[in-house]
This record gives sequence, structure tokens and C-alpha cells, in this order.
Amino acid sequence: MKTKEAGSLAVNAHVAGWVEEMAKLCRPDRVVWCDGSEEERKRLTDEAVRRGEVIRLNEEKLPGCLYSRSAENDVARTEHLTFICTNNREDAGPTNNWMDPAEAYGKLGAIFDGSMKGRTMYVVPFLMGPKGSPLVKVGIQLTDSLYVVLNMRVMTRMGRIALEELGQNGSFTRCLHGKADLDIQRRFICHFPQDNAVWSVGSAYGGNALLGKKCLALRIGSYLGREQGWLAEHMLILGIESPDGKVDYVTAAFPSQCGKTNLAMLVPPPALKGYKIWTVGDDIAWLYPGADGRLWAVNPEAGFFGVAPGTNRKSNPNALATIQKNTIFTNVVLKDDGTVWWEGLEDPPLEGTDWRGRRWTPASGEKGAHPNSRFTAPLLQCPSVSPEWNNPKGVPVSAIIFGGRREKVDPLVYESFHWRHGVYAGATMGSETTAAAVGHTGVLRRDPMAMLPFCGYHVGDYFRHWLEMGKRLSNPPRIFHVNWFRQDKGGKYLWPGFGENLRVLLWILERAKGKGPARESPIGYLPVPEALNVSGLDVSRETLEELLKVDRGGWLEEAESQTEFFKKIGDRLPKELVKEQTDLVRRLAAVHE
Ligand code: GTP
Ligand code: SPV
Ligand code: MN
Repeated sequence: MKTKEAGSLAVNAHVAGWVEEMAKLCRPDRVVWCDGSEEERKRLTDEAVRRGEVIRLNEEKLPGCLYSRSAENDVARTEHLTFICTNNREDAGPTNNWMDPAEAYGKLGAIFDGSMKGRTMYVVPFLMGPKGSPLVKVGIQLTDSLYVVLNMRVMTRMGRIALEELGQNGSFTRCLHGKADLDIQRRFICHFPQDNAVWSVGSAYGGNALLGKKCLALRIGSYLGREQGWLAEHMLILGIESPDGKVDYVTAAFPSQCGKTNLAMLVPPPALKGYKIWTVGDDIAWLYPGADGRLWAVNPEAGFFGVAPGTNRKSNPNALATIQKNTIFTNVVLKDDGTVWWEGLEDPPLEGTDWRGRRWTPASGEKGAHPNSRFTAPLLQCPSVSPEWNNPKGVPVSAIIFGGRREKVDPLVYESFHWRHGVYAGATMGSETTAAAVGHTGVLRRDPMAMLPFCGYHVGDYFRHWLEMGKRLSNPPRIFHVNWFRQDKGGKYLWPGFGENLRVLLWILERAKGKGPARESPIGYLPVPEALNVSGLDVSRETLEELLKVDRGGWLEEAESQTEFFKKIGDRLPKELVKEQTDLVRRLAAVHE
């Protein structure tokens, strides 16, 4: 086996030793170190095209863009095959799958053993977070997938920059990834927070295989955050510039496929001229208490891994502009002219090749793009990218927004009474499941802070950590809850959503500044209908009232179903949250209809 150290890359002995050890296990024909250069991108792309891992798209219409199709059984995260491997089972908590670390290394080691024979092992050093940030982390991913390398290059700050940050002694997350035979029976995504390591085998799908994202930035990140006094969250970060030129920042946690990318890239409707949205991040936020007593947010990523279906010129013009070049499209329809299509983009082509690689026409009655098909694109290509996106310090947060996909009960927006009540609102979030993970869709589940699949330790300790963080902030952000997905009896969305969501954001900002009319209700503060700017909005007064109603019966049932979830958490559930729930039920009971 030859070890190639690309160009002048200086590698510390620690890194070199680990790579050698892993290469001994996986036995690739070659080891290639990635430096992140433009020359390298061209070379690896050519190689991926030659091997059929990706297809080059129409160079005129989509310059620099690639198309990829996954194995049919490998198109979404597999939560049942994802494990937290702490020494003690209790530390993984009731919401995670747990595996004993020794057993996990053994089991996965056996699958990795010799799995890269005839293949190349790429060494991908990467940074999560802006260079020089107090929170920046180095990871090194080993992988036998060129698709993964090309994606990591877009999603992270990859190559030389990461090895420089690491220097001679720094610590890094050891990320081992292999496709093996893509057999779901031999697929495991294992996290070893106590070793700062991730091993993922048998999948090439984004959340399972791009290990900087959900594995490092959220699961390992949340674990480190608890030890070090910060939070790793499944949140977008955006700036709202008002007509007077002042920019305020908010973060929002919605579960997978529940609108983070769309909100992060919002384009104000014509009636709200003068406002501008700046995108800092669309999926992950690292939050830390600043010396000024405020909460600060950093986006650890450098790209978007966004949901394709439903993205169009009207719903998300900024996303569409972002993905015109240097973008990797996965599991969408490949048109015969070398461009792409998905449900909800525009009128369908007469025919094409679907995500399974079969000839497809709109009349076939089947979806052409997989519901979880995705685009991978550089953050910097987004027309609304914030000038602060790479600021090592991050941006100060004025409001935190939680939200889910709820047909009923949850109103359009409410504000929590205080930090503890806001933590309770986040902790008890419910949302209907989507295609981002394998399993049934549309089933209501508790998804605390949108972190159910991503929290790397005991969820009760996680809630405790949130409560403690609040105490460390002399000027904490206010906490809100939104729901863009309320439906009428016919299944039609009551709220137009997308750009119109700015109307809700503006009320939130007003409230965060201690202004904005609201009425107190048992669940929190709600806008009186006049408090929302609805000029030019096609929503009747009746619908608006429905959206802002507190459904007392529904909320009592909601509290009841939260009890089930709380029971599951056991004695690590902070008492403060139980008290919040008791208080909520008491307030609801006191309302006379
Ligand atoms: P992940 O990348 O899986 O974490 O998803 P995400 O939270 O970034 O969700 P995204 O913005 O990609 O939206 C997912 C789906 O929800 C898409 O089909 C969108 O069209 C739809 N969606 C987003 N925002 C809204 C909204 O305000 N109203 C409605 N009705 N649908 C929305
Ligand atoms: C999600 O599922 O929340 C995503 C996509 O953002 S993945 O990276 O696959 O997790
Ligand atoms: Mn996500």
C-alpha cells in the first residue's frame, strides 16, 4: 500500500498514525490526501465521472453541476441504524439507540475489514465553523466514496485549511466512512462521543455519510457543547434588515423537511418592501454565550444540502439562483438535455430518467424525483448570503424560534413567557414525520428542539443544559413557537407560508425588542390579529383568527401526550419542565369557554 501525501501537506504524527491504522483495517489500493484545491476538484470530478459515480450535467445550462443517483435503499437517514456508543447505556438516554463501544468497534470493524480492496481511500480534512472561531472544530473523514468527497468539499471548509488549524497537536474528530456493499443489513452509523470518533458504514446518503454534518456538528457537537458550555442545534440562522438598515438575527429549529432552508432564504413579499433577509445558515447553529451576556450563533457549515421537491422560482427564488452552477443534484429527474427536474419545480418534461434510473414520464403515476432528493450547493452562491456568514465570532441572537409541522392545534405563532417556558415549548415540540428519514411519513412524534435524531447524549441532560445556558445569559433571546402547516378540513394549508412568513418574523422581532401588541393566553403570548402586518395578504380575517386561536381541548390532549414522552425520559427530566407542564394544564383548566 502506498501512502500519498498530497503536495506540501504537513500532517502531524497523530493524524498520520491514525490514517495508517485505518488503512490497515480497510485495505484500500491507494490512499489520497485531499488539499481542497481547485486543481484537485477538477481531477476528482473527472475521476468520479469516469467511474460512473456522478454524471456531468449540461455545461451551458448548469455549469459545473453534477448528477448522482443513490442505491434505491439509500436515499434517507436510517435512524434505526444510528447509534450513540457511550460507555454507559444510560448516557445515551431513552431517545437514542445505544451500542457498547467495544461491540460497535468489533461489529463495524468486521465490515470495514478489507472493504476498500480495489478502491481508493480519500483523506478529507475539514473545518466546521469559521477559521479562528472560538467554536471551530477539525474533523478528518476517511472515505471510499468520491461522491462523499465532492459533497464534503461543498459542505465544509475542506483541505489544507483544516490541517493548518490542527497544527501539530490539536485534537480532531476521527471520522471513518465506507460504502462497503451498501447493504442495509450491514449499515451502521456509530458515534463514540467519549473518543471523539464516528464510524459510518454501508451508506452513501448525506446525513449518514457526510460526517461533518449531523454526526460531527450535531451528535458529537452536542456532547462537546454540554462539556464546554455551548449548544449544537438543528437550526437555521438568518438576519432581518429593516428599512432603517439595522440587522437583527434569529435562529429557528424545525425538524427535517419542515422549512429551515426556505425560511433562511426568504424573499420579502412586495407588500413588505424595504426589508431584506440575510442567510447565515440553513441547518445547523452552534450557540455560545458571549461576553456581553447575549447568545451568539455560528454556522459550522459552508454549503446547503437542501430538499429539492417543492423548490421553485416562487417558493424559494434564492435557492433556485444558488443551484445554477457548481451544484450536485442527488435523486432528482435527469432530463434528456442534461438538466434536472423535480416535483414542484416547473411543468414536468415530457420524459426523462427518474431517481431509480428508469425511463419516466409524468403519466407514469410515480414520482420522478425521490421526495428526499437533494441539492448540494456552496453557501457563497446564495444571493442572500450574509456578509457575516464567515465571521469567527458569529452573530448575536435576538430570538429563538421552535416549530413543527402540525395539521392542527399549534397556532401560527406564540411567544413563551420566559426562558424556562421557552425551553419547555422546545422540549415538547411535536411534528409529523417526513421523507428525510426512512419510515412512515405524516406520523406525529415528539421531536424536542428538532433534535430527536441528533442529540448525542441523554435528552434529560440536554434539557438541563438548555436551562443552565439560560442562566448564563444576562440578555437572553426570547423564545417563540411557529407552525406554518395548519390545514383546513379539506387538507389545504391555512397560511400561505414561504415569503409571507416574514410577517410573523416581524412580530417576533418587535416582541424581542419589548414591543408589539400581544394577548396573554394559557400557552403564551399571541399576536392580536391587528399586530400582524397583513397588508396585501390574501388571508381572510376568519382564517387569521383560526390560525391564532388557542384550541383549549386540543392543548389539553397535547399536554396529556407530552406526559407520555416525559415518562419515557425518566428521572433525568428536569423538574422545572414538569412544573411548566403542570402550570400549563392549570392555566388551560382555568379558562372558561
Ligand atoms: P432539512 O434539510 O431536511 O433539514 O429540511 P428543512 O427544514 O430545511 O426544510 P425545507 O426548507 O427544505 O422545506 C421542506 C419542505 O417544506 C419543502 O417541500 C418546502 O416546500 C416545504 N415548506 C417550506 N416552508 C414552507 C412554508 O412556509 N409553508 C408550506 N406550506 N410549506 C413549506
Ligand atoms: C435532515 O434530514 O435534517 C437534513 C438532511 O438536513 S441530512 O443531512 O441527510 O440529515
Ligand atoms: Mn436538517
